Amino acid sequence: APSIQRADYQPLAWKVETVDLHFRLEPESTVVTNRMLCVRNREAEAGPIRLWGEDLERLSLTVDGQAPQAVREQGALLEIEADGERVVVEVQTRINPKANTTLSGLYLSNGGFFTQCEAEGFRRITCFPDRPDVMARFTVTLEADRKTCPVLLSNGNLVEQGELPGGRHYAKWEDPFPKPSYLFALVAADLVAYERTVETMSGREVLLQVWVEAGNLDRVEHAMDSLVHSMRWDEETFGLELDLDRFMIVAVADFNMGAMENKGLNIFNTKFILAKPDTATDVDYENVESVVAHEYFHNWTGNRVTCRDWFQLTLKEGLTVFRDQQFSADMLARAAGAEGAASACAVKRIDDVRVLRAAQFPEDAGPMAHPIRPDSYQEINNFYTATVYEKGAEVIRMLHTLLGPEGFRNGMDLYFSYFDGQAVTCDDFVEVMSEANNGFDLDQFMHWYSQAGTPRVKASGQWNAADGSYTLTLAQSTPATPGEHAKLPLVIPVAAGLIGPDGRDCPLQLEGESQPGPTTRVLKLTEASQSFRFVGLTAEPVPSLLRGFSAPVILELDEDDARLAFRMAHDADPCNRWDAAQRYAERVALAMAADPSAGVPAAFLDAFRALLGNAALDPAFRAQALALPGEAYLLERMKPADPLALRAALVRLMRTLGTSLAAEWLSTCEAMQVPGPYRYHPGDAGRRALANLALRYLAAAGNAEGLALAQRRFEGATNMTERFGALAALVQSTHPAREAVLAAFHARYRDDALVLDKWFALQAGAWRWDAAAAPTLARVKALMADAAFSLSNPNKVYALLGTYFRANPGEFHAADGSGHVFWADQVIALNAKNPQVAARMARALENWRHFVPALQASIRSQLERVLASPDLSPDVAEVVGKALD
Ligand code: B3K
Ligand code: ZN
Repeated sequence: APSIQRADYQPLAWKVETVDLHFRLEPESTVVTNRMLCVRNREAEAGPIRLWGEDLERLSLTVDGQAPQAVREQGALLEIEADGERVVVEVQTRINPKANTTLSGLYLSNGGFFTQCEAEGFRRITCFPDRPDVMARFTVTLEADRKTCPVLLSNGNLVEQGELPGGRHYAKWEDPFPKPSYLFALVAADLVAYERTVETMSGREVLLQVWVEAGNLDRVEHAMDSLVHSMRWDEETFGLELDLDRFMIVAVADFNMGAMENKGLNIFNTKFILAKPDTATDVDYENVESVVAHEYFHNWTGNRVTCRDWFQLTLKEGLTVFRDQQFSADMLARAAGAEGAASACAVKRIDDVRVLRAAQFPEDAGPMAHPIRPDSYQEINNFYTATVYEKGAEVIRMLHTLLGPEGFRNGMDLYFSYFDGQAVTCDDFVEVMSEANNGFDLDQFMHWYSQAGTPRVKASGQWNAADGSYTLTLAQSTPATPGEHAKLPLVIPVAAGLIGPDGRDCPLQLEGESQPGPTTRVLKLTEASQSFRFVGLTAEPVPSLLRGFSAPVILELDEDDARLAFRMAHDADPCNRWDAAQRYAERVALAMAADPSAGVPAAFLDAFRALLGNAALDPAFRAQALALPGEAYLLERMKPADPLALRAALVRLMRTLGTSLAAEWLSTCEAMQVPGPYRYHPGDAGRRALANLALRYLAAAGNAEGLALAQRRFEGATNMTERFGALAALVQSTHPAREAVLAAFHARYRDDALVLDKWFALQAGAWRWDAAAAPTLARVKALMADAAFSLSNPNKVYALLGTYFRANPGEFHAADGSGHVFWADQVIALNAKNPQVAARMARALENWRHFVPALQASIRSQLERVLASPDLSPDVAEVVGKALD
C-alpha cells in the first residue's frame, strides 16, 4: 500500500480565505453547495488549485462562474488550473448520509445529522483542500425538515434563522475564527440543551450549552460542571480564555472515538457526556470530566494553534493530554483537601502510568511502533495512537520537568504569541520552549520526537562503606523498532531518591556539592551510561528511581524480593511504592505461569497483607497497589507470551490472595462503607474502589461470606459503582447466582444503551473460574444476536468484541484457535461497514510474534485470511500488512 512521507510536505499553491457552505439536508440525498474564495499562496511554488473529494457525486464545478479551463482527477485529488491571485471556486455535490456507515463525514444517528471530519472526513462532504494547513473563515447555512431536525447547529455564532416552505427551516452560522476543515461541524437533530451562562476572566458573558436527546436531560449536569471547571482552570493555569460567545457540546450515540474538538461545537460520544449516579460509575464520572476538559483545552492547543500536517498530530494531542492530566490531578487534589491532595495526585498519576504501560508499551514493542511524530503512514486514522497521545503527553511532561512550571508557562505564552492563528510543527513548539528559557538546549531532546521504542534504563548501585558514598550508574538503550535500527541516547530525567535502612528518605548530596539538598532529585541522563555519586551517607541506601514515573522508560533494577517488600512498605514516593507492588506481583505471577506447581510466596502475602491493613494509606492508593498488573502488560513481560499459562497462574494467584487474606478483605469491605447519598468525590470513590476490589478477591476465592456480601451489595446498591462492582465480582466467580444477577441487571437497564455496554463488556471479559464452564466465546457469539447489539454502533463493538479481543487474552487465545477465526470473521465484517472501527479491532493481534509457537501458527493463518479478503480498507490493510511484514 502507498505510504505518505513526512519529508514530502509541500505547501499548497492555493489556499482558501473564506468558504460559504450551504447544506440541503435530506437523509438519502443531501446537496452541498460550497463557494470558496481561493487565493494564491505566496510561500509556495506556482501550481493548480488542489481539492480532495471522496465518495461524492459531483453535480457542478465552476471557477469565477465559468467552466474551469482544465481539470485533472486522480483518485481523491482534483487539480484545477486557474489564473490570477484570487478566484471563486464553486462546487456542488450530493451525498448520502444514510448510507454512510463509516461515521466519517456526514452521517445519520437516530434520525439526526452529525459530522466527524478529523482527520480527513471533510472531503467526504465536499471538495476542499482538506489539510490542516489551510485555515479559512466558514459561513454555513443549514436547511432541513423542521419536525425531524428542529435544532440546526454549526461552528461559531448563529446569525440568521427562519422558516421555509414545505415544513422546512434554516439557520446560518458564522465562525469568526479561521480554521482548518477538520474542525468543521454541523448537527441537525431533535435535541434539547442544558444551558448555563458564565463570565470569563475578562468579564465577558458566554453561553454554554450541552445538547442531548430529551430523555437524557437528567444526566448532563456533571458534564456542564466539568466544562465550567475546565474554563476556570485554563484561565488560572495558562491565562487562556474562551474566545467565543457561545460554546456547545453535543452528545451522539454513534461515534467512532471519544469526542471531537470542533470549533465552538464539540461533538461527543454519549459515553463521555451522560452521567448520573444510577447509571455511571466513579470511573465514568472521572472520564467525563477529563474528556470534556481535553476537548475544551483543544480550543487553544489544537484550534487557535493547529498542526501544519498530520505528522505533527502530537503537537496538539500530546500537549492536550498533558493538560487534561494536570487538570484532573488538580481537580482531584482540590476535592481531596489539603491532607489528601498529594495522594489524590499520585493516584491519578498511577492511573496514567497504568494506561501507558498497558497500551503504549506494547505498541512500541510491535509492528506498528512509531515515534510520537511518525515519519510515514498509510492511513492517518491509524495514528491516533497511544504513542501519539500518551507517550506524547509524557514527552511534554518531561519538558515541564526539565524547564520547571514557570519556564514551561513562559514557553506556552511565547508559543501563543508567535503562532496564534497558524498551523505549525513540533519543532516550532520545542524551539519556542527553548527560546523562552534562555536558549535551554533541547536539541538532543528532539530525539524523543524521532525515535520509536521504549527506552530501557538499567540502574546499578555501588555502596562504599569506607567513605559513605553511593555511586548510581544509569545506562540507557532503546531496542530496534521496524525501520529504525540505530538509536541515539535520549535526554531522560530520572527522579531519584535514596531510602535509608530505617525506611526514611536520605537527604541527597551529590559529589562536589557543599551540603545536602532535597530527598528527591532529578538526575539528567543524557549519555549511554552515566554515574552519579552521592556522598555523606551513613548506611547503604535502597534506591528509588524514576519517582513519579519521570520518563516513559522501562527501568531495569536488580532487586530481590526483600527489597521490593521493603519499598512496598517504605517508599515515600507513592508511584514507586505502587510500582514496587506491581513488580513483586509480576514476579510472582510470571513464576507461577512458568511453573504450575509454584505457589504464592509467604513473603509476598505478608507484604500484600501489610499494605491492605495499612489504614494510614489512602483507600484509592491501596486499591491501585493491591490490583494485579494488567494481563496485557504481563503478557508483554512474559517471553514467550503464553496467555493460557498466564491466565491459569492469575486464577491461582487471585484465589490464593482471596483465601489467605479473606478476613482482611471482609473487614476492609465493611470498613469502606460510604454513608449518605452518592457524590462524585475522590475520597468516596477510593473507598468504593477498595471495597469492590475486596469483593473481587473474595468472589474469585469462592468465599461464601464474600459472595453473600456481594449479593447484598448488588441488591441494596444506591449507585452504579457499587451495583456494578458487586455484579462484576459475582460474574467473575463460580457462584450459581451469576446468571440471575446478570438477568436482573439487564432487566433494570434494558433501555439504557450505555449501561448495556457495561453488561456486554462484563460478559465478554469473563474468565473461566470453573474448568467445566463453557468458553467465553460461546457467550460472545450468543450476545451478538442480542437485540441490543449492533455491529454498526462503535460502543457496542468496543464493549463486546473489543473487550473480548483486547481484555480477555486467556479466553481469546484458546488453544483450538476458535478465537482467532472469530476475530478474522468480525474484522472482515466490520471492514465493510466502518474501516476505523475494524482497524482498531484488527490491532488486537499485532503482537502475535511474541507468542508461543502454537498460537503463532493459528494467528498467522487468520491474519493472512484477513489480508487476502476482498475490498480491504487502507485502514485494516495497513494494520494487518504491518503485522505480517
Ligand atoms: N481530535 C479527536 C480525535 C480524532 C480522531 C480521528 N480519527 C479527539 C481528540 O483527540 O480530542
Ligand atoms: Zn485530542
